[in-house]
Amino acid sequence: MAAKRTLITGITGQDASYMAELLLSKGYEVFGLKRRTSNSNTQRISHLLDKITILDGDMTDSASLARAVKTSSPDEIYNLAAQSFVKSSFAQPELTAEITGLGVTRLLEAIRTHAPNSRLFQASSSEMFGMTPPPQNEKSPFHPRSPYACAKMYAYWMIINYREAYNLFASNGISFNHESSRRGSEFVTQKIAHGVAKIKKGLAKELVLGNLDAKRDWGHARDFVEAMWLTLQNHEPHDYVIATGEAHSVREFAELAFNTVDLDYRAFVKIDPQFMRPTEVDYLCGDCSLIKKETGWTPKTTFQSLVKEMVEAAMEAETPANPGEEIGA
Ligand code: NDP
Ligand code: GDR
Repeated sequence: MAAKRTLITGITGQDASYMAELLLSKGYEVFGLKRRTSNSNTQRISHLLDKITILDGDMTDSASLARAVKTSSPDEIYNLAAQSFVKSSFAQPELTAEITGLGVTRLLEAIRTHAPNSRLFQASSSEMFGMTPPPQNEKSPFHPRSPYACAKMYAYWMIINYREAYNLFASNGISFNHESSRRGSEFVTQKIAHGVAKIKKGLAKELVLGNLDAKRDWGHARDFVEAMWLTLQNHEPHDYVIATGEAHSVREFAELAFNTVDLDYRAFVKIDPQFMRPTEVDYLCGDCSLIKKETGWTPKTTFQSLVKEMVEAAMEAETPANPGEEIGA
């Protein structure tokens, strides 16, 4: 039997690096959509570059998406591209809507024209629940609290509309936060992990954060891409919540991360309102019983081992000769 073919958008991102590893291990032929950047940004997939085919394209450019879909002729498509940083979406709401929202419509049109029998996974977000109290599941109402979440809402409904209107096999995975040592440096978990490492090694004196009371359901990206793959192996397209079912505050994450290297977070963490958001999402905790029941998926990584893994990786990466990025955002 011929190898299955897949197109992954956002190939330079955290999730795509794990997704490409997973699909290669299953024998897929992998194509990755990458936008042009002035500097190389393929660090997360450098170990995979001789095994995958990179296609030039941008979620804001319909023709490039159509070409990518036509060239890859995929059985499965994982749309992991987005302007994914919530805080930046307040500064760049229109760009976020273009990439994270309208980009999905462009991709759907390319699929409808060039690969109508393929299966599409859309990376929807728990941010869409926003103000809705936990536990959040597939039946919970949405109340987005940022331009990012509004863009994801639009994309979510376009997936459902194209499924109903054109019979496309298109599914939303409503993922809660998932992290790893490959997480972007501005997200709070990675910012804390690297802040801890810098302080422990004498490269920084403090870690400046925003709202410590926000609660998130944090899982590991490696576990979550398995759920994304399982979502597309269903007989029918279906939207699922992907989560661990356990929530912790930013404060708890920081406390555990500092404890990992025998430090007390209270001595080093400072608060600065510049890291607060105009509208915050206070409490996300997913109820993932449906995907567990229907696909057998279950998250393997505990909160404690996630924090430990991220701090250990940051300790290895941060050296006086290589002090990493400035901790901002
Ligand atoms: P990342 O920010 O790590 O990766 C996003 C990817 O999208 C990068 O490869 C980025 O490229 C690419 N991208 C951005 N703009 C464009 C564009 N205009 N055209 C083409 N590609 C573009 O995100 P994650 O891997 O963490 O997340 C993957 C997806 O899952 C995203 O859609 C995100 O919104 C969603 N999601 C993530 C969750 C999480 O906790 N990680 C939870 C819920 C949803 P570049 O490297 O050039 O910037
Ligand atoms: P989030 O992730 O907004 O949940 O979106 P992020 O790590 O940015 O924030 C989590 C929570 O931590 C609070 N916080 C800080 N956040 C950042 N970035 N920097 C800080 O200094 C800081 N201090 C406190 C935030 O206010 C927030 O409450 C992520 C992204 O991956 C999205 O793409 C995805 O859709 C959602 O998760 C689910």
